[in-house]
Amino acid sequence: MYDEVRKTDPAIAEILDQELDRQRSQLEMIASENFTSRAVMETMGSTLTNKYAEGYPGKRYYGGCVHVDEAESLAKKRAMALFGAERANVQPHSGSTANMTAYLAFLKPGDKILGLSLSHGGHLTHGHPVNFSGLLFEALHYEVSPGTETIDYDKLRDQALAERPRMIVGGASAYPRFWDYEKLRSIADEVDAMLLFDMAHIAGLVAGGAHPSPVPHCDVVTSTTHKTLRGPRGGLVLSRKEHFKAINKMNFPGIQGGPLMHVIAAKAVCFRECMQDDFKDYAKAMVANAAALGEALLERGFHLVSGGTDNHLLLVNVTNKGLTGKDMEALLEHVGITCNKNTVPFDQESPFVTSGVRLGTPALTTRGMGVNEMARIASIIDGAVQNREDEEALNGLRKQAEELCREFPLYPGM
Ligand code: DSN
Repeated sequence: MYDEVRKTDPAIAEILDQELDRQRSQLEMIASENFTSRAVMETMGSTLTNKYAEGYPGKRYYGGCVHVDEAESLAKKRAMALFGAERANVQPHSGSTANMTAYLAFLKPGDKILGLSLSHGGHLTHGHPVNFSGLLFEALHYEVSPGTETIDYDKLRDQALAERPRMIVGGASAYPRFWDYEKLRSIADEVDAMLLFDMAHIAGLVAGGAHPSPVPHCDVVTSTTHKTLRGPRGGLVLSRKEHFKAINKMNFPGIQGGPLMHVIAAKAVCFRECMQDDFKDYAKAMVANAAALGEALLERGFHLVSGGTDNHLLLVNVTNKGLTGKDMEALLEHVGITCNKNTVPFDQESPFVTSGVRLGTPALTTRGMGVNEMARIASIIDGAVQNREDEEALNGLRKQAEELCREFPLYPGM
């Protein structure tokens, strides 16, 4: 592996080796990360990276696009079939540019958008003041209710009626529950707003039939392709037929230049993988694993935001354990579990400290782990919290995590 890099750039080859080793030897629980197939990686490392192809299939600004045209057409066709969407644009470089494309296709600077607050599980690009979405638009936010820690749709409706946003944005990066798409749609219709849903986190669950789809209810659905969908790092916009011209025009030439054809071809590979029966099993297993981990953590007195999960992630408020999210992230890293600190609803700590951690099952499920392994991981997590001052006990827990990794080898032939 990496033979050419090793010859020409040993420093980078060493970093590649070390990163492979890190991914193999730690329990990866960052809810937005996954391990792509070798086929996706091979396509990413192909000659398609050499090609300029500004424009769209059949309408390019460069010659020599015959083969990349085929790749992009396949990616679009597969994305539409996979999600039952009328149209797809597979060019966004990321989830962020997918959202920028969708906003700017329909909104003018200064227009109102209404999205879930970042500290209640939303995303930076849903109107946070430091992000382009908050800088360009008048961004308003809805929240979860303090009691249930689930989205307060009544309040959302009141806000929408009072503020009349041009667009309502659904979707999240740290929300463990189902969304009520019908309710979002009816609120959007009531105030004559467009409805955009950013399904980046749950796209793989939707593709595999383990989670309801936002596509039939929304004007536009955006996504990344590398989280639960398990493809290359990139973005995607799905839309109704009447919106796709505006979306295409805004993505190119509005926002992006040359599309990343190697990534687009890898998206096609990913979409095909997602159409197979074993991906349905994978999607179900991500959810079953998150539920099992949640149950085991609840039994050990952990506070799960909203009381549990319907998807691939858990948001754990660790205040009752006498820890901050920052402490917990470091503690888990010490015992071989990678996760991220995360704000929880109504957090009293800063976003750099936080009161919680987000735990996800996509990557471990790809390794083949199941509910029995989730029970072992819950016990490692609890053990780390109980023994946080005891270095010997923590070393023992790290060995348990390493043993689990050995039992479920990652990229064995690499
Ligand atoms: N940074 C991603 C996540 O971790 O959820 C969202 O873009």
